[in-house]
Amino acid sequence: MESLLKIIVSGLDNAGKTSILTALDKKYDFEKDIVQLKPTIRVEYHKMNFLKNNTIFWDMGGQETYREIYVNYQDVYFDATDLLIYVIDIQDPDRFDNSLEYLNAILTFFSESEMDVPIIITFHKFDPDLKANDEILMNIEKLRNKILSDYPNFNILFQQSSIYDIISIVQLVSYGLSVFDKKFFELSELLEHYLEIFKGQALIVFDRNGIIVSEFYSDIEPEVYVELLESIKEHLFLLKRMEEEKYEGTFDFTSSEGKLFSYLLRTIIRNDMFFISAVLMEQQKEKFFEIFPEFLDDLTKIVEKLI
Ligand SMILES: Nc1nc2c(ncn2[C@@H]2O[C@H](COP(=O)(O)OP(=O)(O)OP(=O)(O)O)[C@@H](O)[C@H]2O)c(=O)[nH]1
Ligand SMILES: [Mg+2]
Repeated sequence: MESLLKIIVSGLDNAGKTSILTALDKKYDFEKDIVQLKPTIRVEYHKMNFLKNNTIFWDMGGQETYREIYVNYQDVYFDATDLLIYVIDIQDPDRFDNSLEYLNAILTFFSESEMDVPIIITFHKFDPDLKANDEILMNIEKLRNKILSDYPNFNILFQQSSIYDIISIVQLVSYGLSVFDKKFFELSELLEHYLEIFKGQALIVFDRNGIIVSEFYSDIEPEVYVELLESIKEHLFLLKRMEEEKYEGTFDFTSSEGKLFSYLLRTIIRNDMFFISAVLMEQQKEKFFEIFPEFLDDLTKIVEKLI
């Protein structure tokens, strides 16, 4: 059954909402678009397909005047929300209280309307150079604990994101979308099973837009991790190009250090385009190609149920 999902992207002005949606759409080469972004006037709509769902992202301009309008006309804006993505600028502690107040207005509306909306809260602008910043990490922890204790009845997932880490943006939206169907769980078990067989580092299924349908990673050493992220980033870039240019076939390459082998396949399942991305140690290549056809068969069977 096809459905239309309404995803609200909310948060204060300057939090980075439009930047997130722009980065998600383009995957690469989006920096110049983001520099030129102006504050969003009221609401902008971004359409995107995900499996059998048409999704509409409501990018809600966060300036105070608009926030007042949304809160005064809550029914118009927040009714029938399927998912809320709430963006908090983690680099702006002076406005945390203000942001929590706005979040409270939205969640109070959901409670009063007895709407059971899944919520993703992202601590955004968590740029790569801040990953070890104690003050930022402490603030994330404080906000998280406060929100969890204030809203025990909501289903809230926390994330960190930065436009300088494109994978974090893709994951942010992917987790949100996968709450809608339990078959996603079956899929991730399948990935886990095959990843174990060829002792790979990562196995990811993307849809045509580069949204993660399912993913599984093995426990890896920190030095391989950086290389792994580079490979996945490269895959996101390549799949966008393959999608735009209707390029058929596969890509594979070995990392510059010669340790990791990385493989990207474009495949069509029932008229829908998917990308399978695998990253493994170079020496596991043979095993990987031996079991790949079987994996693709099993995968196709599950994905067919999702589309
Ligand atoms: N350092 C850093 N800056 C970011 C990030 N994401 C967005 N920005 C910057 O934050 C500013 C505001 O971004 P927008 O996406 O326009 O913010 P918005 O939430 O859409 O704002 P409104 O439309 O007014 O509600 C821009 O200058 C972006 O370049 C990030 O991950 N890290
Ligand atoms: Mg905006």
